Amino acid sequence: MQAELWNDILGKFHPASAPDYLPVEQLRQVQFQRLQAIVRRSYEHVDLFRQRMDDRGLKPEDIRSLEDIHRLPFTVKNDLRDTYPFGLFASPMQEIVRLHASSGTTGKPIVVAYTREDLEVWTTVMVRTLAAAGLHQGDIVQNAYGYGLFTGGLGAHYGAEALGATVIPISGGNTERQIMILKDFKVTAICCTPSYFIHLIERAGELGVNLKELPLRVGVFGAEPWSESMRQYIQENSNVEAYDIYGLSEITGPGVAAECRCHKGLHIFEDHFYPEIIDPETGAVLPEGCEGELVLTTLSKKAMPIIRYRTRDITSLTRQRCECGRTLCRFMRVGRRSDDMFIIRGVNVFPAQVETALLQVEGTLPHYQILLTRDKGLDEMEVQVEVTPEIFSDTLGSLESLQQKLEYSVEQTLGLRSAVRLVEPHTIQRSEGKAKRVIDQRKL
Ligand code: DLL
Repeated sequence: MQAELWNDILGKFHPASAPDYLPVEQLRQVQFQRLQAIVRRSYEHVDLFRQRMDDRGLKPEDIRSLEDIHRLPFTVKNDLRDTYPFGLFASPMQEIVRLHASSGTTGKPIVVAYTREDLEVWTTVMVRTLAAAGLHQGDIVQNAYGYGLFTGGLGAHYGAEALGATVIPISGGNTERQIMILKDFKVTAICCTPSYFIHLIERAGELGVNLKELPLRVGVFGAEPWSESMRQYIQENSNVEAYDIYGLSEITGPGVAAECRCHKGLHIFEDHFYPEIIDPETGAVLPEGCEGELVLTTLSKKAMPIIRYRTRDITSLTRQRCECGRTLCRFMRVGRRSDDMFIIRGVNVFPAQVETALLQVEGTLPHYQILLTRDKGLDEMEVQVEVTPEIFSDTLGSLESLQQKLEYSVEQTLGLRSAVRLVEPHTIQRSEGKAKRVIDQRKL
């Protein structure tokens, strides 16, 4: 049998992927039962949720059909910040076996928790993600998502291991070593952000390594927006089939949705995550096919169930059957957000965090702009900030020391290195409405 066909059959029939093909009525039944249970659990264990339900005069028993989900209150990122660190947990700490964290809108991160059962579900949805990308036992997977508080590394790691593949837990960075291992270990699949893979392609070229000659055949790319033209570039320059995978810490991490071999949108693992699309301005639920903000409800999370989470990611849903045979609905690739968060080298950044970092240092004015560029696939960030007239007319030495202090402060706050450029007062364009803080010149 042809290797490709074999891969596909193995992928398609991986036992963990069975729910991908559930008859729709059965899927709705599973969703409804899980929704009722999760609403009850949240009501009983999460103060914020109970208060919001009580304010609306709603009780868990009012959820009598799947459509009743529309009556439930939304959850937003600030709710996680306001209840920092553990206020939304629905399980006692004795049952929580893992914590992860991601950037919040200010200096404090948002914290997410998992029980052992939650980790099992997360692993299963990652197995389904990787199987949909045609991975199977015998694959050698280089996992270049960051390990640590970021969910990418451990999420992909446990999924690949449970699939039966061989995992190389290399984490992010150290590009030359990544290329050496890709080559020497005969790696067949890589997991990382798409922009980092483009950087790998370019660096490999400089080092005289032709990725097209390696056994590498699949890329599992996500954690940031990317485009069809990036996919084309990757496929043409590496012969790697590029799959888009989506997820967010608040919901579980990677493993919320993933492309299949048809590459026509991302299948949502609907038996665990219930999707809706809303108008980001009014909150009204939009019909299938309309573009709007993706809202997700965790249907099986124990430690931290999240009801109607406003992801801020803009996309549209389709329930049309996919040629791959999965009955799961799909959303189109996420290209933008409805808030000002941007993602650089896989790290989520809010302009407000940069502002906080700048204002912690004396001598700057609250006029700044963030310039994002991409050099050889690698994201660069420069913060331009106006300094006070006194500082500006001071000696070169004091300007330099101010610049260093600012770079340090930004790095401490974001966990990310950024260049800081000091500019004269009144050089940054003033806006009559919302200040334009971010100039994104990266070509997606
Ligand atoms: O980025 C989880 C993840 C890790 C997904 C590895 C895929 C692969 P957070 O750090 O919480 O979690 O960031 C979540 O990243 O709301 C989107 O704005 C963006 N994002 C994630 N995947 C994609 C994607 C992880 N495939 C935020 N396309 C989300 C576009 C994505 N944006």
